[in-house]
Amino acid sequence: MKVAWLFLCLIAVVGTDMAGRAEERDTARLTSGIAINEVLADPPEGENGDANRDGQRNTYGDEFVELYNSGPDTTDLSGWYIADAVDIRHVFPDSIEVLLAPGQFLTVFGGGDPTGFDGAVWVASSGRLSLNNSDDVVALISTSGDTMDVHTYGAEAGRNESLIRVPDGSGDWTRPSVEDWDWLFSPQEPNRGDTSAGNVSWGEVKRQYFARG
Ligand SMILES: [Ca+2]
Ligand SMILES: [Ca+2]
Ligand SMILES: [Ca+2]
Repeated sequence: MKVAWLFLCLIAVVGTDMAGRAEERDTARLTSGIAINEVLADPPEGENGDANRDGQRNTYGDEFVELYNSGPDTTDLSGWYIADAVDIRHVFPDSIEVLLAPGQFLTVFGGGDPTGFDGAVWVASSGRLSLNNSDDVVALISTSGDTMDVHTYGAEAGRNESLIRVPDGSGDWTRPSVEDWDWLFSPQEPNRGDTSAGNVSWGEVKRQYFARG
């Protein structure tokens, strides 16, 4: 009887601790305004999967994590890092300012040569983001070690499209197909129905380029 009671106490303590941590994370995200806004763990097959627009679909290179500043202040992400369930995958250098202004996006691709994006686009400093297509974690950690935002996902990430917050920065997680939108991912673009950038294939980019002559 005593053992069962102790066990129940332990569950209560651990449960309270986890709820407390989740609350701290939400507070950190809402205070800083910097959120993990979109995660592409499973780039679609073929040219439709060329998320970084470098002309090739690559399982690792076209993975990305998009951040968004929904707060009122410009924030310096110097020394912040992005980790998955296993390791640190990207570190913003602390030797330069990495400023993210209100309403702006910042995307970290797994690799390759990101081309033609507005604003801040990075390639993972470790050479890969290595996001599992199911059951992984993406965490944004500040210089002081605080978890500013975190997203844990399951099998829903392995459906050839991004996981997205709607509305940007503050909304719950969903997917474009769930919203009945006709794009698969939207790096550096709002997560909205009228976003079109993520829907332009590399073939279409080349067609438009050569059409301009
Ligand atoms: Ca993956
Ligand atoms: Ca690519
Ligand atoms: Ca987006």
